[in-house]
Amino acid sequence: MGIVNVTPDSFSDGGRYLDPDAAVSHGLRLISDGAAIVDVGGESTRPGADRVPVDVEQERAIPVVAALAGAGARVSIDTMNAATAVEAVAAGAKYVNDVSGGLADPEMLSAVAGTGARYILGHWRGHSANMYANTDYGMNVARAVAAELLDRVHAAVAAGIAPDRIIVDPGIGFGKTGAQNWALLRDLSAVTQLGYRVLVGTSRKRFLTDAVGDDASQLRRDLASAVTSAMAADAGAWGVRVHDVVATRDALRIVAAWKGSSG
Ligand code: PMM
Repeated sequence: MGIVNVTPDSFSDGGRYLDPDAAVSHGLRLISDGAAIVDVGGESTRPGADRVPVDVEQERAIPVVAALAGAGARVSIDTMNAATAVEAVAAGAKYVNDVSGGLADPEMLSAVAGTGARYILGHWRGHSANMYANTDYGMNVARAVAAELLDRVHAAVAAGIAPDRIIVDPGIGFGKTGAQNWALLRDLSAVTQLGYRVLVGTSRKRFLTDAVGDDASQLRRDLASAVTSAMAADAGAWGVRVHDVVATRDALRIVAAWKGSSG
């Protein structure tokens, strides 16, 4: 899954694709680089980010969704707002990517149920402005995240979203410390064994920069992201959400070749 942030303030590419034409050509580029899905977002979820009014989010994202879907791309809408999800599906999106797992907008689950779209349900404990207020996960962060995800899956199914339309995401970086992100990746099986498809997003996140060094170039951060994405795929993830599709595709191919050659 390639990322198209149509925002002025996302933490790594904020402002680059605010112009709809630039966002569309970037999305098409990600598809030609090998992305199976492009994820379009009009509201940044970076730590400390302010909320964006829904009409502004839609003005940014919907024309880009429509243009990319019209060009034949499989599009996902990255939103916590039910109204935006509905508009995006009407414009051609096939996935609703909600990092809040239906917690930010009480209308989200029933709205998605009515659209027929697939639902990416993220693990989340609160909005960006105060997402580090509650990072207590008890003894095992992966098991705690898996249990909280399962609660949200049950809510989604109760709202009418068929289980085979649900993809779960452990929400790397959302209300988790660096050490907790690593523990969660290490124990990803706690999430994969829930039996749902799993999406993992590590790309350019702070805990990776901390690992490779604060002065690391974008290239180095993208290589670090490709490594964690390939390891997540190897650990059973169905999809990985990244900025640099070329580096990630290469890393996935290398893992596949390694696996193939070992029989
Ligand atoms: N991370 C961000 C935004 N959307 N969606 C999913 N499903 N999973 C993620 O980990 C995720 C996401 C934040 O990163 P960005 O600002 O670089 O897009």
